[in-house]
Amino acid sequence: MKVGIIGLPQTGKTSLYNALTRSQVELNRFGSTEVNVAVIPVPDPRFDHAVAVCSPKKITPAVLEVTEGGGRIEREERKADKFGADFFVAVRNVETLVLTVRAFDDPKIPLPDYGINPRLEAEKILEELLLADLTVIESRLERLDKARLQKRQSPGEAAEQQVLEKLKKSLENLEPVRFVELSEDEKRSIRSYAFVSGKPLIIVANVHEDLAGEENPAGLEALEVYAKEQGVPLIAMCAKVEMEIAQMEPEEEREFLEAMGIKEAARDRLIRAAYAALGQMSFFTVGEDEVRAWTIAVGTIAVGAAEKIHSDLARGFIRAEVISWNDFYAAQGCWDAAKATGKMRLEGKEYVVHDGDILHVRFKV
Ligand SMILES: Nc1nc2c(ncn2[C@@H]2O[C@H](COP(=O)(O)OP(=O)(O)OP(=O)(O)O)[C@@H](O)[C@H]2O)c(=O)[nH]1
Ligand SMILES: [Mg+2]
Repeated sequence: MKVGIIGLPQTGKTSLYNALTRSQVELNRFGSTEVNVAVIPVPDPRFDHAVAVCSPKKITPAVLEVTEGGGRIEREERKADKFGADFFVAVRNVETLVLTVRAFDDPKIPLPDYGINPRLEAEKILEELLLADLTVIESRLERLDKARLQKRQSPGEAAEQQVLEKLKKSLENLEPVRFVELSEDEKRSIRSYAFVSGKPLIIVANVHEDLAGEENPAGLEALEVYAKEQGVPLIAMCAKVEMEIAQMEPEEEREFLEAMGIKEAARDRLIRAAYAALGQMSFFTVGEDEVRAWTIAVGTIAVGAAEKIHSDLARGFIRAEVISWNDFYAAQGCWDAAKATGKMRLEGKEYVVHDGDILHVRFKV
């Protein structure tokens, strides 16, 4: 899974990147076009439990790729905030966008001309994303229509034109591609565009350090309403504090979180939100050789999960041996111990995998 951090200059993008990835990229490098990429293990207590009870030779957690930088949104006086072409190149390659908006006051960090207005900031950027898609669609439609009039349009292009017309209509009403219901075929016909307003999005409101431990920090009411309207999860955090937390040893981190009144590091909250926004979940394979977490889409069936492990497992699929997470946990042991409690089920190809299922695929090729 790939997430990309975007936002106006000086909103805390690099701080958040450091918090998520435990990196130490230098802050305040105005005008830097360097791209930061890191692959991080996804924290999951279930995975940790499986490792503890199986003591495997090898452990393979799920991973998340985080990028930041590479494309900038410039702040321009009185004009709409300007997105460079490089911005869209950077953004088209990620699956989920994390938008940082400034909600912290700090006299040392210059403010945009509208001051601190996280709702307005989010609104402007989301609107720009949407308009960028509209521009792409309009120019493509122009060409498709020419082909249609000259009667040299293929059936594929005719179908594509229909979908694009549909998207155009909703974008003109300021409804992002995300909002448009499309069939699987329709989705396929426009996949290559990687529309930016069609990507799942999470908004991060970067609040002042004094509010780091608050569950509902003041000043975000308007943004909250907007995020709800947009169907977008909103996470409040203090990127500066989270970055410090990310540099701590686990023991120190626990004590610090407690002292600050922070229930859970924002890193973990954000990663969970990214999974949910993308409709992803995990299943596990466990044993003495390896404990591994696999990321699949919610609703994936057993044969799809098998495919994820290896194409041979899908091709020669016989049955999936399944132990539900709760049963596995209750057994307090690895696969054999859990199986001995009689909780293992045999499921067919069409079984819809549940979050946390432990799978063992029987196959023959
Ligand atoms: N007080 C306060 N300062 C913060 C917070 N988050 C970031 N900053 C400061 O704001 C400045 C910019 O933070 P960065 O993380 O570099 O922001 P950025 O969005 O990457 O900035 P550019 O790359 O220049 O666009 C730094 O001096 C940070 O220390 C915060 O939550 N509170
Ligand atoms: Mg930066």
